[in-house]
Amino acid sequence: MSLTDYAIIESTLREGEQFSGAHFSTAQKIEIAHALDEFGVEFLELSSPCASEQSNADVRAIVKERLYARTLTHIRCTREDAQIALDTGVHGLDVVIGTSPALRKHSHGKSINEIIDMAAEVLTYIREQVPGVVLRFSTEDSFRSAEADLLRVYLSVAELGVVNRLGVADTVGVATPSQVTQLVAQLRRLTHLDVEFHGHNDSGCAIANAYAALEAGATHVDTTVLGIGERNGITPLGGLIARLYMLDRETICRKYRLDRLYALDHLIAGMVGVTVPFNNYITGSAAFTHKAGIHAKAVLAAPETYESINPADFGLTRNVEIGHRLTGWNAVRSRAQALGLTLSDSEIKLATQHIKTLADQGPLEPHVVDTLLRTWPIVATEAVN
Ligand code: HCA
Ligand code: CU
Repeated sequence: MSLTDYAIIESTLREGEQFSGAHFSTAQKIEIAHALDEFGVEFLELSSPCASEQSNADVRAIVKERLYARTLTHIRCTREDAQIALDTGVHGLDVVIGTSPALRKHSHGKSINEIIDMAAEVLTYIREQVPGVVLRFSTEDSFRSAEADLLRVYLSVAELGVVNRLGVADTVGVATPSQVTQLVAQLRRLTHLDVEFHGHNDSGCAIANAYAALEAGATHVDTTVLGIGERNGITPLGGLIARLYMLDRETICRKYRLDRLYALDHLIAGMVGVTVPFNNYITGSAAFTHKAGIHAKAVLAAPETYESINPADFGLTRNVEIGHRLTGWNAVRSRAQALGLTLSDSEIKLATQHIKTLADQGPLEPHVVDTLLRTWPIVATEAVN
C-alpha cells in the first residue's frame, strides 16, 4: 500500500508542552519550531495564546519566524478564545470541545444540542472574521462518546460549510485500530472533509491507531517528538516515521529530512529532562545493534536480513556487538578485518572460543576485544601456557 498524501501536525509545542517535564522558554520554543521545520513537518501546533501572557507572546513570536511549516493554535470552542487566537496571526485554529458523557458532565456541563449550537456560532464567527484561516473542529474524547452524539455533532459542523478539517481524538488512549478505522472512514465517507487523528498512548496503540487512521483515509496525524504529552503522551514523531517508512520508504525519504531525527529526539529529551529510551524507534541506542552470532553473520553479509530500516537513511550506523558469549566467528572475523588484521580462519575461531570463555565471566568492553584480537597469537600462546 502506498500512502503519500498526508500531513504531520507536530504538536510538541502544544500537546508536548503538557508533558510533566516540559517548561519551554521562548528561545527553546523557537529552536524547536526551527528544528521541526527543518525536519519537514507540514504544521506546527502551538499552545493556546489564552493560556498565559507569555503563551500569547510565544505564539506571536513563532508566527513571525520564517518557517515553511504552517502554524496552528489550539483553543476551546468560545468566541473569546477564537478572537485572541486570530489576533496572533496564526495560519489556523484547532477548535476542540469534549463530547463524552464524562467531559460533558465534569468539564463544561453542556448537552449535545448546546455543543452543536456553540460550534455553529463560534466556527461561523471565526470564518467571518478571517475567511482564509485554516479551521479545524475536533471532539475531545471521541472514542468514549456515543456514536449517535458524535455523528450529530460532526454532521452539523460539516453542514455549516466553514471548516477545513474534522479531528478525532483518542484523549485517554482507549481506541483500538479497528475502532479508529471505522470512525475515520465513516467521517470521510459522510463529509468528504479532511480528517485529523490525535491519539494518546495509554494502552500502547498510538502508532498503530495513527496508521489505521491514515489507512482509513485520514489526511492529518498529530505527533510529538518522543511522544511527549499529557500522562504518557501521544503518537511519537519517530515512531510514526518508522511505521510509514516500512510501507513506503521512497515517500518518507522524500517528504522529511530523516537525518535530523536523531538530533531532534535528543534536543527535546534534553529540554524536558529525560533520556531517549534505549528501545526508541530509530534513535534509541539499541535500534541498530545486533548481538547474536547468527544475526551478526547475516547482517554483515546483507544488512536487510535483520534490518527493516536502513540506518544510513537516518544518518546513523549499525553496531555489531562481539564481546559476549552469544558471539560467532563471522562477526569476530569482520571486526579483525576492520582492524586491518590478517588472522587465518582457524586463528579467528580460536579467538572466538576465547572470547566466549572470557565472556562467561561477564560482558567484554569493545576495546578489550580489540586488544585481544590485535595481540591474538600472543594471547593464545599465553592462554595455552
Ligand atoms: C487534551 C485535548 C486533546 C485535544 C486533541 C485535539 C486530546 O489536552 O485533552 O484537539 O485533537 O487529547 O483530546 O489533546
Ligand atoms: Cu491530547
